[in-house]
Amino acid sequence: MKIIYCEDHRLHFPQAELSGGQFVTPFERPSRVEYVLNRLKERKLTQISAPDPVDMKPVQALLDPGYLIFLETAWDEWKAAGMEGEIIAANVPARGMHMDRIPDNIDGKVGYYCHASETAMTQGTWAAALSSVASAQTAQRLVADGADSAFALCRPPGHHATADQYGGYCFINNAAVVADMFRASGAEKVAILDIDFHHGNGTQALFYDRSDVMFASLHGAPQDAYPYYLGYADETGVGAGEGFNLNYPMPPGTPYDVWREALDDSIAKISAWGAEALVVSLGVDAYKEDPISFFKLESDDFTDAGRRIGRMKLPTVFCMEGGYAVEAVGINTVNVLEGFKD
Ligand code: SP5
Ligand code: ZN
Repeated sequence: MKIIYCEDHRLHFPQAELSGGQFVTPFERPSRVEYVLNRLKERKLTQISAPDPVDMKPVQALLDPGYLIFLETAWDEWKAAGMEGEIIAANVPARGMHMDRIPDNIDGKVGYYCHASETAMTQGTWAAALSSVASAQTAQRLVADGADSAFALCRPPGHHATADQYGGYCFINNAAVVADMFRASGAEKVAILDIDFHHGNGTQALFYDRSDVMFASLHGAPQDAYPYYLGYADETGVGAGEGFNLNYPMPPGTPYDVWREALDDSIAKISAWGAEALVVSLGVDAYKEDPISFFKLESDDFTDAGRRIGRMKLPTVFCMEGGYAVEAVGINTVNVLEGFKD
């Protein structure tokens, strides 16, 4: 399997994540990628290449133009306004306030374009986010040109980012851009399977009214897990998109046999629909030791999950999402890829 990776991810490394009322070293940190790279090398998966330059057209086609300008200019505006620290959203439009008037003040703009204040932005965030989506795009082109599969080792991750909001460590929704590119390169039906522990709220929102991209997400139930305000089972799509959004929320302590039933159900629905291409939002935070999650998957379970995904026999792009038990992130990620290839 070809692997696409760009070291520019390092440009995004905030000092701080707001967690439990304290600033801590972010869970989503550059070393996560090193663990994956080391494990790939250990397993002799060495077909690793750098991405082609980012193609902004598919990104602009999917996302809000004002949001993209915001991401590009936020750091300079923040500094110009005399802010001393990293960009953290302190004020957000809440119930009863205007949801559609964008302030001029950068502090107000940050809140408008952010849905989760745990996520800081820094000087290099925009460049890193572009390198991340560039890796996803290069993986997509490889598969569209005939490869069975490709793995984009994306960082920062993407699945929480919507058309106009960042949060959950995500800025540009890599998997969504890939799905839309599969449509443009000729696939009529594209499925996105999101196995990250957290609900892929951004991906759901981007395709909620569309019948050409099916979205399925296995995740911690919103009553108990970030992103808290989306991800219920009764969110099934709207308009033409009705029936094309599949949520599998699961409670704290969920073991693999329960999780696997949800996986099998989502796979059966994607296959029965007749998807022609598959995008996997590959988070490995469903692991039992993950520091911010509450499922109970073992490392071998990721191999089994990969095998089940592989049995769909679809052209597949994997986009790296979350996973924070850093030593195990490498093993679990590569287990999915090896299971897929068995
Ligand atoms: C891509 C991805 O996996 N994003 C996850 C974002 C999670 N944001 C909320 C984190 C809450 C962390 N709470 C820490 C409690 C530690 N005991
Ligand atoms: Zn996650």
